[in-house]
Amino acid sequence: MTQTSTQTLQQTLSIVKPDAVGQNQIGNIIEYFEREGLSVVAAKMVHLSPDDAKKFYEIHADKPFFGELVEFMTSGPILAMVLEGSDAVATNRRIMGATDPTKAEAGTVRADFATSIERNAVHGSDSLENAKTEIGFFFKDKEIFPRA
Ligand code: IDP
Ligand code: MG
Repeated sequence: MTQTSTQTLQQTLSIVKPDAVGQNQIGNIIEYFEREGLSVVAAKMVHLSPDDAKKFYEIHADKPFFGELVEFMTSGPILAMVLEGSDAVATNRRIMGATDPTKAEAGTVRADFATSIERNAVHGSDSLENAKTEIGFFFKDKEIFPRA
């Protein structure tokens, strides 16, 4: 991919959460990413254990919604993916929309698939540093197939 001084090729972690997997929306959601230029370069379905989910969301451990979040994220399988593309971390967050679907812009994944602030269809890394950690949580290097 051609890089300019303002756009950098990145990888980020995306998760299709149990609500959206259960609603049979995996393919529809991946289309939102692909049509904006992000590529799936790794993917696996996982059913997180409570310990896995607590570790993944440990930065939220002191939040009042932490227990329910862990319960939700372990309620069924998820699809974990590595998305690659120009400014992938920010691009993915833009495509996802705001955490609260009532505040998400029209046409975003959360506006179209989330049913509440908790059951909001997708996860996306919020920084390049966290993307690296979160990708490592799910994938070995040899399970990732960069396009670039
Ligand atoms: P993000 O997923 O948009 O980055 P975070 O603030 O990192 O949002 O929260 C992580 C996840 O925790 C959210 O995606 C959502 O599933 C859940 N969550 C966030 N805020 C609330 C809340 O106020 N009530 C219930 N669940 C919440
Ligand atoms: Mg977050």
